[in-house]
Amino acid sequence: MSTKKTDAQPPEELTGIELTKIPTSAAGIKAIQSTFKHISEEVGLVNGIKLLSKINQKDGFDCPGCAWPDPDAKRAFLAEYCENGAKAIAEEATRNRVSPLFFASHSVAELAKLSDYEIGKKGRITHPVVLKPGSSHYEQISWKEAFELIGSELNTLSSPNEAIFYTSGRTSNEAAFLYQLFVRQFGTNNLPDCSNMCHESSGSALSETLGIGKGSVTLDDFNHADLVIVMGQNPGTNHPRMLSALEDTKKNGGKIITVNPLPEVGLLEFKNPQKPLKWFSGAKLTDLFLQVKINEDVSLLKAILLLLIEKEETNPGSIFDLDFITEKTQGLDQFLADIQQYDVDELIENTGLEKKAVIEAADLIAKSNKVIVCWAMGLTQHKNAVDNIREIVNLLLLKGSIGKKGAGTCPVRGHSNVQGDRTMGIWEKPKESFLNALDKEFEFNAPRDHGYDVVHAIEAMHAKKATVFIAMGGNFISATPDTEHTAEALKNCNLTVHISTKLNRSHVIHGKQALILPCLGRSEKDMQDGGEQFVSVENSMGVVHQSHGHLEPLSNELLSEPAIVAGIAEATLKNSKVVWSKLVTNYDFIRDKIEATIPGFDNYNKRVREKGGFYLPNNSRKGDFAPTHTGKANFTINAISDVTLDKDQFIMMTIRTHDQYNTTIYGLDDRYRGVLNERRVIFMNPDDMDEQGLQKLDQVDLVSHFNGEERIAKKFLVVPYSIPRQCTATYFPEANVLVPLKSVAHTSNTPASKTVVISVKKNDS
Ligand SMILES: Nc1nc2c(c(=O)[nH]1)N[C@H]1C(S)=C(S)[C@@H](COP(=O)(O)OP(=O)(O)OC[C@H]3O[C@@H](n4cnc5c(=O)[nH]c(N)nc54)[C@H](O)[C@@H]3O)O[C@H]1N2
Ligand SMILES: Nc1nc2c(c(=O)[nH]1)N[C@H]1C(S)=C(S)[C@@H](COP(=O)(O)OP(=O)(O)OC[C@H]3O[C@@H](n4cnc5c(=O)[nH]c(N)nc54)[C@H](O)[C@@H]3O)O[C@H]1N2
Ligand SMILES: [Mo]
Repeated sequence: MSTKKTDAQPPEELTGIELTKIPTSAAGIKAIQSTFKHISEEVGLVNGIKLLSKINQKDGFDCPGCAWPDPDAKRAFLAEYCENGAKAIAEEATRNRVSPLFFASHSVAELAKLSDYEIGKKGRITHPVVLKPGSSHYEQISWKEAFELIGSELNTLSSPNEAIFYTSGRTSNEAAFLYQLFVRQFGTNNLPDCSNMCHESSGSALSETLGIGKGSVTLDDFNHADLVIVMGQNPGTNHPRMLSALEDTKKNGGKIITVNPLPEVGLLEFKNPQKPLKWFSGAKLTDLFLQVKINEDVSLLKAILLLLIEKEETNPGSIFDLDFITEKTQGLDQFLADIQQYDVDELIENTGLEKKAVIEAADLIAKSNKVIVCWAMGLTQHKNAVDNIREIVNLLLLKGSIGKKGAGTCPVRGHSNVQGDRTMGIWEKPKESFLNALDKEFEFNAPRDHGYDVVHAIEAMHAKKATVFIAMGGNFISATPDTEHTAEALKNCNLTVHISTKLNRSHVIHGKQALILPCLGRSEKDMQDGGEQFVSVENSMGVVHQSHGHLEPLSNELLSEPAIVAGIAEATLKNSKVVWSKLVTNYDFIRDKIEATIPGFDNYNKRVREKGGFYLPNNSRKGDFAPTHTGKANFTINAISDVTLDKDQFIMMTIRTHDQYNTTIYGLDDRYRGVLNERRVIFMNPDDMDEQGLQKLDQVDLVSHFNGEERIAKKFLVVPYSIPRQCTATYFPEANVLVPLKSVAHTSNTPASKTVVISVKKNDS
């Protein structure tokens, strides 16, 4: 295992930390100030305000920030956006440009020395550019030549499976559908996506237990819930508009339990920026905060389940929904037999919580008939991530809390169209029924062998079994684990291609040849031969709706994502019966093809034009579990964490600051955690610091331990924080180098980037 640092990692430079008081509530005036600061710096104030007024309005564009849904009926007068949505827009609408001249004056080697923050701030890419073999600089290339280069490289491969086609979750339904169609006509299912690193564990667990990989609730359910449990999620930063839904739950008398190793500010208290008059009151959101140890959620859920079972036994039918269980589920007996082997006190000890708090949680759940459980990356990025989610399903099934108003599963998605991309067929393991539909509609034979997911794609490139890498969006090198290993994999490729809006590190960690193909962003007008086009996206709750750009494109050279896919397809495929260029003249033609092949899109072109869009079918929302392998909702048997720590070892989770969008770094602050102007920090429990002989802001090196291998990340500053013993937190992507590629969740194969075993060594240099 190499421990050498290359330019695949951000530089080991400190930027001048300042620690401030942790705010007591999220949003409010500070959020408004921050919104206007980012907007005026990147876009200018006047254009910025015009832009903000269009986000998430019914005639506007979908906020690229997150996948949280918009209200079905009324949209806020002030505008349906949040501070971090505004930052996402500011990043895209920035005045900064990366032109061919910029590339002529900056070598790739020079750009690779910059931090992800500095690279991103260079701005939007204006022209297609190529890095020729052996060359030090990108230079301009025509679209035609770029497409031909891709076509000729793809056609020299000895098998289509030697190419990899990655997707990030901002891609629209129309672009995603065309892209997967092209890839399958080319002959492979190598369609890894960001979802493999994100909610794949949710999809795996929910499909097995409930027969659909998506959540069951709608936004309105939050108005009717008796109890919402928010696990492993930081909505104050990552889904701020969700706080309004939680506020509605409270207003209607519901309770909220939060399960998190950190007391995340937004969840504890919230000042709704849509209601300025109420800023000074501030809603207290969380009723019960369970500060669980990292990766001990299964222990916690099992302890709660045992306490509930005990109550149910003394008074049958008082806690569980026996009719629901009898009629709709399967596997209860095995589940009960397994859970009885555990001891409540031992389980509670694993969690690091006081027994009193766990009893209080069980009491709240016992009293509630309608329970929603929400979760995000704090549950999905562990070795036993799939167990986390299946155990949640066990709890909801016992309570009969799926398929009724005010209750259900709520995996809160990340990227604004990550759910839609999957619906469109961006998946390395497509279903037979989907492939059959493609075969029939497009008169070809789609490949049946499953393709590579993200982890397998990296392994294949590392082993030179795959030599062409194409990315529809995203920032592969900075988003994936095991940075140095992944960089070697990418450098092994003959060609790396990125369809991107902004410059990022993946453009400078490249194959022998590289292309950057710049595309339109969400906020820009999309003109095709058939006139101005809109695209459509699916939010976290399965609503498909339009997104319509309003800004003039920043350069005449940009193409839309669908047009780029069509260009590549025409330059590559010899026998396709699809008339690619015709499909992109008017996206209605693409939507007709989607309607013809994917269930739930009847009258797509008509319904997508209706205000607010339409809901896709969802069996679990209706309490119908027929699509599972047993035809019923399945109870499952799940394992508690088997991570063991030696003395002086810690578990590290890699999380987001308040000033980043995944690998796009908006700024260097993490305001809600009281850390300003620095990203190379490690949050530690003060007692652990004492034991290690560490003081506040000491410089340390982090070493991760996996199967006898060590990986190292140097120069981090220790920040004392409210976090359970032996738990630590760092930011991604700086800490990705420590995440071993082979450390993954079972079943979903998601990198376990929230359970990294590390030791912390004082850096005396
Ligand atoms: N502004 C902004 N918005 C975003 C993003 C962004 O980067 N910036 N990213 C988007 C994307 S792609 C995604 S997937 C989502 C991510 O949204 P989140 O999942 O909220 O993001 P993370 O920062 O990874 O936070 C994980 C949370 O889980 C907690 N946690 C970690 N380990 C555990 C555990 O073992 N148990 C429990 N109970 N909790 C744990 C952490 O303390 C943290 O609060 O946000 C989306 N929205
Ligand atoms: N250690 C660690 N690693 C993680 C995570 C973690 O919590 N910890 N989280 C994981 C998660 S949840 C996710 S989703 C992945 C994210 O992985 P990715 O989706 O690959 O990464 P992003 O940072 O979202 O991608 C940003 C880039 O997308 C491009 N882009 C932006 N908008 C558009 C557009 O409209 N079209 C096109 N074509 N390109 C666009 C820009 O060039 C920008 O630089 O990272 C994962 N990695
Ligand atoms: Mo994500």
